Amino acid sequence: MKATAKAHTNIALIKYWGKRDESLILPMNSSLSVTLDTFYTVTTVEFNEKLTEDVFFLNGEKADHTDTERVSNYLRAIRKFAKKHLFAVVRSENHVPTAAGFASSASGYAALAAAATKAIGLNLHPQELSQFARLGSGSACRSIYGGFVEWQKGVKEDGSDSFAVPILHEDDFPIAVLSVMVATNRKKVLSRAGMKRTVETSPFYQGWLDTVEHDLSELKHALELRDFTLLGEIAERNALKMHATTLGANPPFYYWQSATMEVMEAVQNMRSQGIEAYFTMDAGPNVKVLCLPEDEQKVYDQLKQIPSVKKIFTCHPGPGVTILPT
Ligand code: 2P0
Repeated sequence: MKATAKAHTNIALIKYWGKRDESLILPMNSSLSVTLDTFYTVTTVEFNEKLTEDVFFLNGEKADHTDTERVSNYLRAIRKFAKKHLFAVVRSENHVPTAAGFASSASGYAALAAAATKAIGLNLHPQELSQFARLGSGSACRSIYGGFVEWQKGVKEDGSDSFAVPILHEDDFPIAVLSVMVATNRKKVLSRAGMKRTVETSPFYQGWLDTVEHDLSELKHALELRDFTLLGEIAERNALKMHATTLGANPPFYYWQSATMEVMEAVQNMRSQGIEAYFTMDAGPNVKVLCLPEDEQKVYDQLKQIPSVKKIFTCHPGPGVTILPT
C-alpha cells in the first residue's frame, strides 16, 4: 500500500482565475499551461492500518498543522472513493524554489494524487487522475500531462467534465521558459484568496470572462501553427489582463513589485532590439520569460544584468506525472 510519484510544475499561458465552485474546485474559465522540466515534487504515500491519523512530512520535516490538515482532507476524498478507511504517511520533497510552501504547488497535488490513488489500489485513467488532482489544487490537474495542456472547465455541477487534456507533447514545440526570481519583501495574497476576492468584488472580472475563451482559442491556434510570436503575444496579454482584474477588487491588491516591472520592461526592450521574448506572471512577483531556445542565452544574459534579479532558472517543456519504483 505504498507508492511514489513525481510531478512537475506548470506555468499557465492562459490563466485559471476564479472558481464557480470552491469545494469541488471548478473554474470559471478554461486555461492552458506548459509543464516545466526543471521544477518538480516527489511524493511517497504509504497507507497503514496501524496509523490513527495522517502524517505529513515536507522536505524531511513534519509539516505544520495547516498543511497537514489540507493533505488529510484531500486523502479523505480518496479514502471515500476507494472505500478503504486507512490513514497514511505522506513524504513530499519539493524541488521548487519557493518559500510559498505547499499550498499553491501544482506539482505537489499532482504527485500526491498519483501516489495516493496508486497506493490505495486505484488504477485510474489519466483523465480521472486529473480530476483527483484538481480537488487538491486547481492548477495541479494540468500537471498530470506533459507539454502543453488545457484544463477544460466543464459545465456539469459535479465536476465530472472538468479535467485537463494534453494538447501538444513536450517535444512538439520547443520553447524556453526563463523563471526569474526577484528580490521580494512583501507577503503575498494567496492565489486562492486573491481569485475569490476578484470574482466577488472586481468590476473588471466580467471583462476577463468575456475575453478569456477567445484568448484560449487563439493560443491553441498558435500551438497548431507552432507560431511562437503569436503564442508570446497572447500569453503576455492574458497575464496582464488577469493582473488588471486584481486592481479593481475591493480592497484592491496586486502581485507585482518594482523588480517585477523592471523585468517586464527589460523584456519589452529586448523586443524592440529584435529579440523575441515575452513575459507572464502568476500570483506572485516572479516573472516567467518565454523565448525560443536559440535566444535563451541572449535573454538570460540581459536579465542577469538587472540588479533586483536574484536568480534565473532555465526551463523547457517537461513530462507528465510518473510513478517511480519504491
Ligand atoms: C494558473 N494560478 O492558471 C493561475 C494563474 C495563479 C495565477 O492556478 O485554489 O494554487 O488551489 O485551485 O491552483 C494558482 O492557484 O489555486 C493558479 P487553487 P491554485 O496557474
